[in-house]
Amino acid sequence: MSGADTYRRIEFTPWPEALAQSYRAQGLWAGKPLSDIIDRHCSSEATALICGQRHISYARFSQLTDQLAAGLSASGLGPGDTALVQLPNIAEFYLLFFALLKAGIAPVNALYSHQRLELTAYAAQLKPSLLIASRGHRLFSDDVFIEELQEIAPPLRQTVLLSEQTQIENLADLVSINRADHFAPVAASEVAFFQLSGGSTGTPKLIPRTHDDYYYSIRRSAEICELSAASRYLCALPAAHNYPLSSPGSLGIFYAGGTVVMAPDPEPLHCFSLIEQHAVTMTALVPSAVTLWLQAAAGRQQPLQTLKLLQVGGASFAPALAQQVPSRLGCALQQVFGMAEGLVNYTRLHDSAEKIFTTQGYPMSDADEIRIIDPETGAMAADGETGMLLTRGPYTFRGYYRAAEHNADAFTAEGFYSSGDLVRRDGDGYLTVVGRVKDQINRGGEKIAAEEIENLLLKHPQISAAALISVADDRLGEKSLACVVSRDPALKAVALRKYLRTLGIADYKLPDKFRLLKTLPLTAVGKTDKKTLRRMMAEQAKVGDEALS
Ligand code: J2J
Repeated sequence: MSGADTYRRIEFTPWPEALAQSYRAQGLWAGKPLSDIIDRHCSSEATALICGQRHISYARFSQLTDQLAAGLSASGLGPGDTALVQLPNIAEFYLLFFALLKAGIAPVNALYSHQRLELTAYAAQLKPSLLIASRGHRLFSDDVFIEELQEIAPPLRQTVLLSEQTQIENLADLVSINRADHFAPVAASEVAFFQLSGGSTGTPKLIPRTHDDYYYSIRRSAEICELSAASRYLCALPAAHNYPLSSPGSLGIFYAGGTVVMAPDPEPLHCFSLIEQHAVTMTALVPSAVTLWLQAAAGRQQPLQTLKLLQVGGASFAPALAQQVPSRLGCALQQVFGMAEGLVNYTRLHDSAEKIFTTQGYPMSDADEIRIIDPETGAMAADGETGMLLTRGPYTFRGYYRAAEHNADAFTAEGFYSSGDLVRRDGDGYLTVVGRVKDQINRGGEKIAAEEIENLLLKHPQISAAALISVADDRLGEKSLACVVSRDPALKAVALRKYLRTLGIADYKLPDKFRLLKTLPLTAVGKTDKKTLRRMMAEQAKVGDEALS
């Protein structure tokens, strides 16, 4: 066993020592590894996880993850190593996640919608020793991309590819070790894994999360949502996303000893049948999925009887829609405003209907510090005034992984993280999200960093300037519009989309619309004036101007 002081550490920006000590003294940081979430139930035969026909008990979960971790350790991987993981919503996602944590290997869980560019960016930053992916994904149907990854990340030492047929029992064969005494998890104050930032910059950024900070956010979320062993959660959003993972998400449910039911995606009819079949009590959705659920529920004879709570978050949720949830879905609503960087706000279960329908709640912890400032002057905003949200606290990170320059902008000198959201706080401390200052499009909860797409468009030989902006959309809240300046008047949207796809970006990042402009409006310092551009595009949309087709 390697001692706590001998293993290789993964670097991250620590909290100042005095604050860390106070978080420990208050019991917020409990000094336990995330694997305790499962292992605290290791003698329970209760069902932890349902995936298709498979029911996995806590005892089996704990044992399998021990075996897998031992296998990983025996193959020479351990603390200091990182893993690039990309799996769909299947049981193996959690089994491997906990196995990696037990072995002290820090994973980054890419979304299943991510493609070559995103995975390459993560690999280039982390230099992972291990790749875990699915043969069902178009990137991994053959070995071409794996070879590419080998070149980017020379230390890639192991690859585990899951096929449709691979189930965890075979995985345990794969590592064929039955002893669990090989591994030594890292200290709880160290990095457990990396979350993904929605981002606003050219390269996707990674968020180191420690065992201590993440475990606290899960315990506190489970408490706020009043989870118990009777809670049955449908995981219909991408399992790797921070929201269904930790707010309170599947990890909150495991912590409470409840049951997680996997759904491949939020498609309402399949989800409704899983809810009925497995007596699901709660789930989490983004607003665009709620619209589909409300429509589908209208065609049903009876409500979903077991469903007690629907959480909605990830993007702005219109009060008019929020109001329809209790009557049309027959369950309570909880709004969740969170971020992979840390801070999560909840409306509370016993709040008034007005707060639940019109606000995004308030921070989960008394130790969360919030500042709302005027983006121009930096002055504190009064209650009721809109300002930029800054936050620090026991589960809000202190720096993106190896991104000193960006961190200098993203944090104040006092360590407050600037989320880029524009919010308003009412007299009771409840926050309402009213907009954002970060250059990001929130497409139904999926975040697109404008700069990332603009940089790719600028690589096109016929494009001399590009700007990605959001346009309002009834279903998704926002869609993306790419305004491009080109010498070629015959440039077609379909060709540009194809071009971006060949560069290897996730489909949700492909611009929904394109417009060809002679020039882009510029600010006094010569940057693209997106405010003016947005106004121009909104006016043109009104007169029905044709988009590039
Ligand atoms: C408006 N905007 C919201 C909301 C997030 C729980 C819930 C969501 C996320 C998440 C998460 C919003 N109304 N209710 O990690 O644990 C926008 C804000 C925020 C950004 C973060 C969680 N809830 N947003 O969505 O890292 O702009 O996390 O800063 O993907 O989503 O995005 P992300």
